[in-house]
Amino acid sequence: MTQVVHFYQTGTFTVGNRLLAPAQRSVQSSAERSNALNSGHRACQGCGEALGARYAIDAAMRATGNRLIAANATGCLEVFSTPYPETSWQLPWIHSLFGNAAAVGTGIAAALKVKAIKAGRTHSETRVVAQGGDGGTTDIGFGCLSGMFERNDDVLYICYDNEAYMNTGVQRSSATPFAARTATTMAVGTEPGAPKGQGKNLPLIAMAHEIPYVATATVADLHDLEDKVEKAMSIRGARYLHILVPCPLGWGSASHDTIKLARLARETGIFPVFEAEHGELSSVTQIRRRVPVDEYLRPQKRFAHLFGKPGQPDMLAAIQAEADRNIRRFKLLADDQVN
Ligand SMILES: Cc1ncc(C[n+]2csc(CCOP(=O)(O)OP(=O)(O)O)c2C)c(N)n1
Ligand code: SF4
Ligand SMILES: [Mg+2]
Repeated sequence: MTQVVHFYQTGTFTVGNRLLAPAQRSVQSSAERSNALNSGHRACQGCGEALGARYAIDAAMRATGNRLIAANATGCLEVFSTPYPETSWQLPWIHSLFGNAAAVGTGIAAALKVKAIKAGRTHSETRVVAQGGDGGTTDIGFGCLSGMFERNDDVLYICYDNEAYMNTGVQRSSATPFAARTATTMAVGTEPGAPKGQGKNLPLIAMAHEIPYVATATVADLHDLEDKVEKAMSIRGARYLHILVPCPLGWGSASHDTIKLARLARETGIFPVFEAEHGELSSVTQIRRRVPVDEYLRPQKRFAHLFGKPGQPDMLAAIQAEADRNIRRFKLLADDQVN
């Protein structure tokens, strides 16, 4: 049996596309890749966090000529990659506490700077990444992170946002979306799932610190993710990258739907993909057509109580209104698509 080869994929975001010009290829399609997060780790099948971290750190390795040190907050990424006494990391990597990855990153950057100055240079060629989950970033590590931003420390902080405390059994974080079922926001009562608050939008909070670079990305657009990491590594000072990483276990989604859900989060307007420099929005990834939020929510069991009978039409309408607000606020739709 023969199979049709879809050459039209050239120029798309297809993973590892060897048909592209070398400069446009993903890090993973290069034989020179560092493979920073190696095989053998214990992430669940379809884990968006494992995928996002592998691409982000490989891109940072490429951008720094492999002179990179990572500090990693407690969480799934740390636990699945380093079951004692093994490690999947192929770079100098340190496990911080749950809440102080940003401070540990700052300390490493300060030590590198002192060493560089003693050697007669103004700054170190070795760069620093601090990374953690949404719980470690938006909740317990928030103070350390804000300090890192405010001092403009030379660290790229990467948040892998799977929208709950997954490592400890899916508890709500301040990045958990409205109405999502978690172990601490059960789907019972008159207002099931996570309560509606103001949310804690870390990319916007990072922008309010007016740091040199803030960006959001998803694991659906890996070239975009790599580009943003490379851009971040070309800048000195505090930088923040917020990556949406679907979690099949916590979201109750199929492991083969990880990329699809990340794409739908962007296409519905639920997760705006943008860049900002010194507090000003500098680019947005526009969406091709307005996709109703139902398409994103339905495949996730954490939102199952919104559908069924009688369902929760008011909650669905509130989520749609949030997505529509993002579309307006970030100008996510091309002018000819706005109705
Ligand atoms: C001070 C402290 N409190 C609680 C914990 C337990 N703990 C470890 S990881 C984690 C949740 C991590 O959630 P998140 O940062 O979102 O990362 P994820 O596992 O979702 O990737 C918690 C509560 C801890 N290690 N230290
Ligand atoms: S629980 Fe979620 S984040 Fe953790 S390893 Fe599994 S899929 Fe990845
Ligand atoms: Mg999390």
